[in-house]
Amino acid sequence: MSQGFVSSDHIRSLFAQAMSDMYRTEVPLYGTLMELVAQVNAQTLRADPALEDRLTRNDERARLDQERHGAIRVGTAEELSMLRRLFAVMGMAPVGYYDLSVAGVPVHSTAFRPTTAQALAANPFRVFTSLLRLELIDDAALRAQAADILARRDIFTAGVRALIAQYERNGGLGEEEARRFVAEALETFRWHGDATVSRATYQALSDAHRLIADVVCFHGPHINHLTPRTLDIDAAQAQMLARGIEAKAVIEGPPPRAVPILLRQTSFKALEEAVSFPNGEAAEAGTHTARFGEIEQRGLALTPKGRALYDALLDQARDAGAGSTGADYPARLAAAFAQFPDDLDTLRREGLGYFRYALTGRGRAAPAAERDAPAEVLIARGLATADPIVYEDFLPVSAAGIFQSNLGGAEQHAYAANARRAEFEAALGAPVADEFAIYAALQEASLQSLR
Ligand code: OOG
Ligand code: NI
Repeated sequence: MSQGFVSSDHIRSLFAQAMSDMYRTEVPLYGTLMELVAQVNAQTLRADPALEDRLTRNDERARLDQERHGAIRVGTAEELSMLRRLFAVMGMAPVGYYDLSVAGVPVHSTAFRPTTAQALAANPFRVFTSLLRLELIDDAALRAQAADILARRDIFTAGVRALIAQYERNGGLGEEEARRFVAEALETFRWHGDATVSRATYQALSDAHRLIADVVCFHGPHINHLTPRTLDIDAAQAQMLARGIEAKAVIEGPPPRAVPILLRQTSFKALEEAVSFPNGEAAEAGTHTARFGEIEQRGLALTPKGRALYDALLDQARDAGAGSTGADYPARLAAAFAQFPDDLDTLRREGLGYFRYALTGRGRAAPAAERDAPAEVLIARGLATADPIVYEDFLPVSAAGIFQSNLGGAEQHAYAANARRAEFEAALGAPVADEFAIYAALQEASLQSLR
């Protein structure tokens, strides 16, 4: 490493802040959501000092106020692989594969995010990134037209391409270059109200699927939401409704619990925004809905065993009715999840979740020989603590629900289930990391530190 390079964490923090500032200007309701979440979080922490202690102990307190995720959708392999290189500059790697075609959304996705404990503590900014699956458009002529339109656009500035190449060549960027990189990268995520195609083409693609029009017809993959993290999503949802924000009816994910697991999410409906379509010399006015707001609550990361139980219980709740619709869904969900242990000790002893182990003050003072006992013994003797490792990823069924609610909720025509992970990775130009392996390594490192 040569001197004068700034850290990837620093570049990611600059970028996350720049994105937030840009989105707040583009979608003012996002600013309202940020305020609301900040209030709910402050209240929750005041009411629960033990939670505040735990977050502080696990380096989660400082990151909370700047924590958020965003989402974009791209159209080609070249766009996706260039994004991978762009995010790498900020220490963000592709983690996980999500097939959303099962839920009637013609995309597959990954999440770019930091993966080490230290980088996550510095700033856990993540971007859920979807690649359009043109092969799912039935009409061959329309499919070819969409591919042709996509082939003609470049969603990256010349400046960002040069800085990415420089980063890859030298292994880092200096402060001034990092700032230029952030400004140039931001251009890819900016909203462009001027469509690149005629209204008729937009309409034809939109009729095939509204998401296809969103990906294909604009200059770039506008960021479509930024999501702050709340410590109490039920309170935040109530606040959204109280403020007259049109929130999604159902909170996606697990039901409310004493020990939050995985991820709960809710969103407000996409805005109808003015756009213009080229029409010869002139421009024709129209509207497009794509951008929305979302909030999330994150909880314990589950092991494969815990995740299998989660998936089974979610299926059970959804099968008992028509998916997540119906006024009785929250009750069905709560009933199904009665079978999921809801205290930290049981979750840990049954191997359902990942935990971060640490010595207490007494544990640190204890002689080495005494510390050489199994973690459960150390915990029982008050020499160690085990805190939940927070889930940093996404959930395919929830993501599909978020997509659907912002596509007018009407498009339910499911494509045949056909995960194409290998094709996705070929487009990406790299394998996606296994989320379980990342959590397991974090847990293992904490166990080692007890010794
Ligand atoms: C992404 C929807 C999924 C989440 O938080 O699960 C998502 C999109 O609409 O592009 O953001
Ligand atoms: Ni989201």
